[in-house]
Amino acid sequence: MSVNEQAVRAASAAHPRHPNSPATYGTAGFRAHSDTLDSTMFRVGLLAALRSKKLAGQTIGVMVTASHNPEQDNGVKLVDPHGEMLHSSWEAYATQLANAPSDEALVATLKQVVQVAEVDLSQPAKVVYGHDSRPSCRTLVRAVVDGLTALDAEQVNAGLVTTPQLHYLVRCYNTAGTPQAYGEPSVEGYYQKLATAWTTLATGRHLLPALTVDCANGVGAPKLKEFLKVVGQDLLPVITVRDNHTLAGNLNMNCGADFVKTQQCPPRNVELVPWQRYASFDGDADRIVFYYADGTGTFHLLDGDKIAGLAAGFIMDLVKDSGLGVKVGVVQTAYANGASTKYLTEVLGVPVQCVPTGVKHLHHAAESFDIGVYFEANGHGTVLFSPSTLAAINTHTPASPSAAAALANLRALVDLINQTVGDAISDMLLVEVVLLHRQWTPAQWDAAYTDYPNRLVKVLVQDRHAFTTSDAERKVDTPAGLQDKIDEAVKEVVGGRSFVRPSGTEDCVRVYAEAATRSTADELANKVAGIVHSLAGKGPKPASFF
Ligand code: 16G
Ligand code: MG
Repeated sequence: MSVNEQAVRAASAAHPRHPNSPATYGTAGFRAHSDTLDSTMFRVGLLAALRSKKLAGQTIGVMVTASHNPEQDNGVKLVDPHGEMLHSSWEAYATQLANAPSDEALVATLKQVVQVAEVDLSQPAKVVYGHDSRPSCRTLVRAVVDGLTALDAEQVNAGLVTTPQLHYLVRCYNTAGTPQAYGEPSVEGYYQKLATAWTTLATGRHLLPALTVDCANGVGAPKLKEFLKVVGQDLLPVITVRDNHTLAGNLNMNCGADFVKTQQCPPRNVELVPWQRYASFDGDADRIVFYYADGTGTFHLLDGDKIAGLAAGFIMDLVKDSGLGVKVGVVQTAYANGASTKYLTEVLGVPVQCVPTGVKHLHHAAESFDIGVYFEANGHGTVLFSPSTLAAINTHTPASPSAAAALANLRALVDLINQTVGDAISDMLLVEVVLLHRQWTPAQWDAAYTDYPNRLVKVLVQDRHAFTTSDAERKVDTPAGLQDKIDEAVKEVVGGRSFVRPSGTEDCVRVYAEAATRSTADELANKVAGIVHSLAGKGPKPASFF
């Protein structure tokens, strides 16, 4: 069987390539101004159909979102059958298709991909697609649909969903009717699964004061509200703010997880009541950070590192109490605060692995542990239970009533946690369960360790691709000589640590520095940024980089 060239060519003619359409399928898929994305979406539709055919008709996901980017941007990501990110070997095909300069070239590229990837076109294809709350989604989704239709893929429209809900749906479709069945393949099924697990874990506990959730004015707002209706406010008191996802211009504007993490302050015009718990979702609800103000009004961020420590400690206690002989591990990136790594290894005694930035790297590494906890400092993460651990949790005979209780909690936790990808709603529940069981205030959670002062700066460079790294991005290999200069700068600072990596999502190089004090961390960041700028910078050197 061969590609229906005429159908593809005709459909492609309705989605001409914009000269500025994004060129590379990166860590976050394709992302750009929404006006440039029509052809990209159509071509991603074609690729999703091919990917499904390659995998003998297993369901593939397409999510139209640009996460925490401004409202005028949009983007698209593919989801592989187990709910994980598209396999990296296929990212190049996405890039090739997106760059084909004409309808004719697109047909030729498509045929080439079919050949190189050894796709059997006679196989069926099934694709589930969804989108976030951006105004540009409706038209862009139509372009995806045209791509799917051109290759005769069976289609399921998930509509307005969070990114993690789409990942959940993909896994459910592909495991339905098997011993690994992940759940009902519907958003209602998702709510039911989480609500049942929450009810098991929360019933009989002394409720904590309500959590206030900033929904970034995104898809997380309606979806969190739908979930709260299912679980009931009596068992989960939550107040939503920045929850208007329909008013134009609001999305991620001065609110949301990215704003709170990068600005280190609450969403604009949200007054923090001292000692109360707050959380912020990002625009597609796959990231979450927590925070609170102390009695003096000082803001305290509880980021992905803090969530990892909280979750790992709780899960390790449950494992121990239940008598299950499985091992917990934590996966971080170089951005994890040094104090968090020290806490995990020295206080919790849990093995920590460092991997390059990007969810796919963390997810992959976490799969090698019996129970793998992974979080990026920016609030993206989840917990993975290996198949043998799941079997042990389901078959283990507890030796005492307290072991039985711990085991029951672990079982519920497996259902509470979205194991396909980081999920703001599910991670919110995970944190809330731990705080509920420990009866902790946010300050008690925060007391585990104090972050080392740190600074993240951007440096504009001639060519960020000239920067290559190794050792999980902790060493820069090229430009030659740069690492030696960084080492020298770091040596001069007490508790100093610094690294440089090219961004995967923006045209810049990022410099991270931490040190024992605020001023030395800032100095180190400025110094390393200055070194990068003098070696490869673009434009005049700023007096200071932040
Ligand atoms: C993407 C990644 C995120 C990472 C960020 C780094 C996924 C789904 N998302 O948003 O994990 O933290 O890129 O951005 O992998 P940067 O390369 O610009 O620093
Ligand atoms: Mg996101």
